[in-house]
Amino acid sequence: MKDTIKGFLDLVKERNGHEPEFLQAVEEVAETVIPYIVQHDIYYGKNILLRMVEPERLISFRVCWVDDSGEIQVNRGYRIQMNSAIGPYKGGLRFHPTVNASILKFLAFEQVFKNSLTTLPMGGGKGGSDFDPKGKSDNEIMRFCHAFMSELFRHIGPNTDIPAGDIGVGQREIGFLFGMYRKMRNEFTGVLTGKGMTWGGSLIRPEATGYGTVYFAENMLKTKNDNFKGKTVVISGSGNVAQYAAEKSLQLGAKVVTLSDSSGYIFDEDGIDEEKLKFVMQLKNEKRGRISEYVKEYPNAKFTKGKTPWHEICDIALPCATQNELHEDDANALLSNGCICVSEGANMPSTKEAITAFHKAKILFAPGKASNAGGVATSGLEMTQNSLRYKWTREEVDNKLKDIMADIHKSCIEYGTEEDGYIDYVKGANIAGFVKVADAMLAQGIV
Ligand code: NDP
Ligand code: 2IT
Repeated sequence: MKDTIKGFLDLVKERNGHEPEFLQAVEEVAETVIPYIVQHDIYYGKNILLRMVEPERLISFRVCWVDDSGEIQVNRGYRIQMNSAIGPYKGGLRFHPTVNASILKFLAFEQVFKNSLTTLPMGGGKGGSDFDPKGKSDNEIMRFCHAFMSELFRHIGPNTDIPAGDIGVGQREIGFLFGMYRKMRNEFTGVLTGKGMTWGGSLIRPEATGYGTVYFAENMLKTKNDNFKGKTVVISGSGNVAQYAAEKSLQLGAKVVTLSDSSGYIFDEDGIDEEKLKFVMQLKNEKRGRISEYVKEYPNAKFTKGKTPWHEICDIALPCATQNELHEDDANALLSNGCICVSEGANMPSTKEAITAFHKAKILFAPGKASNAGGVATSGLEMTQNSLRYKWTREEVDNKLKDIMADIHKSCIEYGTEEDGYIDYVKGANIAGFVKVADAMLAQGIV
């Protein structure tokens, strides 16, 4: 089996050797899915995984815009249309200086499995730009978004490819992107999700990824007759996913002690309560400030520059910032401090070595493609409401989100339960996600 997996990975490496994040994502899937393929004749010998690692289409384009000082800026835009066997391409847009083809291909590849797990008919895609929104004025953000959409519009559509937000793309950016799409197409359609509430957005979509990550952790804890009440929670990031993971943890009776950004993390021994979280939301979403400013407002808290929060004592860890932000030594620190549950809000935040440490210790560990799927699932619910030209209540959407997270958890149990009863959520999510897409690909022939 090892040779079969190695043979496959060597081939993928030969073609994509300069894309480390993409190779990392493929390796994790190959190690769990290839043994399953070998045991199941219907999938064996059909090069299904080889077809799945090749994007159906990779679009790269120039984005020119003028900054506030009159300088012409040139950025690179991308859309990766990875797999549309079970539905139109669906996935976020990331604006961050680190964006390149490797990062977007890993995200698009993960998205295929994640979207399959949601139970909704959505294929996988991802896009974005190396544009850095930090320090840009609202007008610069608008001009960039308009320039970006003036090319992207010809490649997307409500039945073709439906982008949404990700790092650096929130409701403000979705607004500017939607405005230009509507103008260029002369159509008001559900072509983007994460829209504002007065122009087609779904209630609960802003909260969905963070809430879903916590709902998934709740499902995991339930297998041990446990819950969030009285637990200490460590969270990384302070953006969309982190904020709502914190909010839901508080609502379930936990104490949240950390948040972070790329400059460092804050630790608040007294707990980040609802009032303090409101301050963080204003600081990050309206003032676009840095998390270090928290300690000026709450001097009991401490800011540690350049570090991540994983060495603080906790019961539950929710990595909600970015890929490869939790390493082997961090995993070991979490384990020796008594952490019992890790639910990934970000995409691929734990390195391969960190995941191995969690599995060895047999704690509850959920990979992002299962635990953060609530965001895209609620995007799917936004698409449904747009098609129906209808709007569900907050409660209706939240209940559907809870049901979807419970269904994903069930799928992980079905495909990931080991002989000793330990649930390998990585294996479960990869195989469950694979089966649905593979069945659709087989039914549709070699295309
Ligand atoms: P935001 O842009 O709202 O927030 C990102 C947060 O992560 C910020 O606090 C940011 O800090 C921090 N961050 C970004 N890059 C780094 C880095 N290199 N090192 C340390 N911290 C970093 O993005 P989201 O909250 O939407 O996304 C967070 C994660 O969740 C990403 O992995 C994303 O792919 C994933 N995700 C998002 C979904 C969504 O619906 N939005 C759905 C599913 C997954 P700083 O301000 O310093 O950059
Ligand atoms: O990684 C993700 O799942 C997202 N950024 C959300 C994608 C979406 O289409 O809502």
